Amino acid sequence: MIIIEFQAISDVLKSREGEKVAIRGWVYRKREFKDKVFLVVRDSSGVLQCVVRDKFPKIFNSAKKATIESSIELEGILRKDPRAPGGYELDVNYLKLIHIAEPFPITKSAVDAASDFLLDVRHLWIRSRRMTAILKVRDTIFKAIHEFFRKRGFYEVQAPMFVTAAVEGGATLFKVDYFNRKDVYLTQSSQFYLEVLIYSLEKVYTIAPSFRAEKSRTRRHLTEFWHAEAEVAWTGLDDLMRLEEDLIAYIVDKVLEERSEELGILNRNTSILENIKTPFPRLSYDEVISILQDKGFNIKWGDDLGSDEERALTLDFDKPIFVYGYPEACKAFYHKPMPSRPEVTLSADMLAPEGYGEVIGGGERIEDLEVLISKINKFGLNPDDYKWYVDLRRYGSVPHSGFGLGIDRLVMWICGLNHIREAVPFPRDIRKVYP
Ligand code: NSS
Repeated sequence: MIIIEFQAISDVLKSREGEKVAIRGWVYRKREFKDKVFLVVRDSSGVLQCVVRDKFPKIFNSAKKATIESSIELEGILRKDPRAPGGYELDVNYLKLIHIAEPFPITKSAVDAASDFLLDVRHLWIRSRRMTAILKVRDTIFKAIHEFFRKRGFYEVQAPMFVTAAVEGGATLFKVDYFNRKDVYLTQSSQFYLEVLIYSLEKVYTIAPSFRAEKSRTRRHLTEFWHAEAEVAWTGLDDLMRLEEDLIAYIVDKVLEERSEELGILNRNTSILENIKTPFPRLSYDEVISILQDKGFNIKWGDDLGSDEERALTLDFDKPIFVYGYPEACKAFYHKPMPSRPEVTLSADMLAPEGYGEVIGGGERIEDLEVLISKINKFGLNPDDYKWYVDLRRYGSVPHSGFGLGIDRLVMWICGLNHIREAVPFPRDIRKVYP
């Protein structure tokens, strides 16, 4: 029986030679010899090599029965061993198998072969060192977003997921069967509700899922993604971009501080991340079009940037960049026109470097009632769908701005992943709703 307290493996690795310790976790690797069994055991904090010797026949036999991913409790004496991961080995004198795992379906060859298989067994793949590292970086990113906004005096708010109108255009709306009503959808963005909330709280943010019926499978689109959105009263585009770059620099700093080991496991080149200091370059949409034309893209003023264009553009930068002043037709109806050039909007996207592209979309909102109504009509939308949103412009309307950060895309870039599906524990796309 184990009589001392279980410790996390990461704490055990800070203990001293000769100390008696107890751990519990899962068998990660196993090697059998005539007189001993090596078990590398993992828990949420790390891995520890454990050796079980035949001089204790009972536990030696148990160790032989342990399969990969079996759950196990062990107690023993910690010995220095430069060959073991972490520099220590546990010389085991007590072992209890909690559950003997069936043959684990994820073998090394399965990992090397096909990612679709790994998606089908995501419920098991989640425990891999790679996914564990990604999830820890993701955790730090969520924590850093909350910390940043709270330090800046923002209130955290919550918006509904069932809504009655599109924020970002009807093409990607998910209709829901809501007690036979015809006008209920999953939200594409909490923005309009945040715009309501600034009238009581001025500076608000939320972290919530957003839903988009994205019909194509790409490396950077999910149908359900995590969205950090902020809305600020009395604020223009310039201050908004400063807020956004401060947020991203803060998050990257936190990840470097807390998750260097995990970035190592992911083979992430951290020199780029270490270089992420504000201010970020700001390029006008007009400049970007001519840069892309020089690169040979068949693009003209008025076209939106796709992932190929954003990739080519951001490969040249070692920091995130802003692209501001998109044409009216590229952006949703609520974007405020630039007073000196009404054909462009006071909008800005932030694009992550190294080819990753858009992680943030935001800008100034139309605060004038007439301008908003005429934009709704111009975009061919039904004004009745936006009644309460328009109403905000009748009662003490103020200039305001906001943005939305795609957290999964940020995780993807910070971890250096090839596909957004890797950045989320249970990705949803046009084909995947299981597990
Ligand atoms: O469509 S956005 O550009 N902007 C909005 O939704 C605004 N209403 C946000 C706001 O101002 N409050 O989306 C914002 C970000 C975008 O830059 C991406 O990083 C991410 O949300 N995004 C996505 N991530 C993953 N998958 C999909 N399908 C997706 N769509 C947007």
